[in-house]
Amino acid sequence: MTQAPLQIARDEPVLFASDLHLSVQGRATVDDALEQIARHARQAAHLFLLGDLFEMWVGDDGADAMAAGFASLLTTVAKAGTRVWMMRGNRDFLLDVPVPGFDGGAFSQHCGATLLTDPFSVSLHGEATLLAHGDALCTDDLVYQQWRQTCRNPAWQQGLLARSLAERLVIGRHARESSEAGKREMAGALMDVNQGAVDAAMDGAGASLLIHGHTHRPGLHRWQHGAQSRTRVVLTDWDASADRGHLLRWENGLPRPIERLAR
Ligand SMILES: [Mn+2]
Repeated sequence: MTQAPLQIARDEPVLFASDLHLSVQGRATVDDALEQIARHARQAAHLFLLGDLFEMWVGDDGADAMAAGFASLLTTVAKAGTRVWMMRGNRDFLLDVPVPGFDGGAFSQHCGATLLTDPFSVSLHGEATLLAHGDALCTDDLVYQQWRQTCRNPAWQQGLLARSLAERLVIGRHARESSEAGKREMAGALMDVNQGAVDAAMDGAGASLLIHGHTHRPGLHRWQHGAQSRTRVVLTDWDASADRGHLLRWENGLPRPIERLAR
């Protein structure tokens, strides 16, 4: 890990979200996410966005007006004193990856945010905690893991980013359609995390708490691993049309989901 360990004191409330899947097609979800962040971020010392912020990200040069609006809100939040952190997901694995010939700067900088490695260790209110998007833990899905290795390969990424933005948008849309088709056909269990992979990741980080998204199976799981009691918190995905999506607040060492306002 290249980043210094982050210590978050017990009196510092934290907000988590992942899998917002922001897109121009899902305007209601964008509005909902912006509203919740605007309303709650001020009371939080940290805001963690754990991947799949965007439905599709074909390079930082492809940031559209919707992405710019999101960045502008996060900048306001950061300027008001909340530290903003973001992680790449499987949809936005090209976030902050330098695009040849583009000098517009990394997207996280436009958000006043810091990009995290996946996974990332923090001390959260005194508990050794591992933050992750979650896709790397779904090790039963061998086809996906192979794709993950490919698309995280720097040489492969540079090859893709050397193509024009228009070309990458076409490729991205095509990939998205085939991935949606694949998901429908796949057995449900393959889409969840593998318990062995979870325990191995937590062993490696010395963590007793894991917070991730990706699986779209929000919940809180507790189990015993040897002498250690462990917790895994899964963040919800966001879809305003299905009334889904909320920030998770961590306060005094405990999770407290923030209810969505009825619309
Ligand atoms: Mn994901």
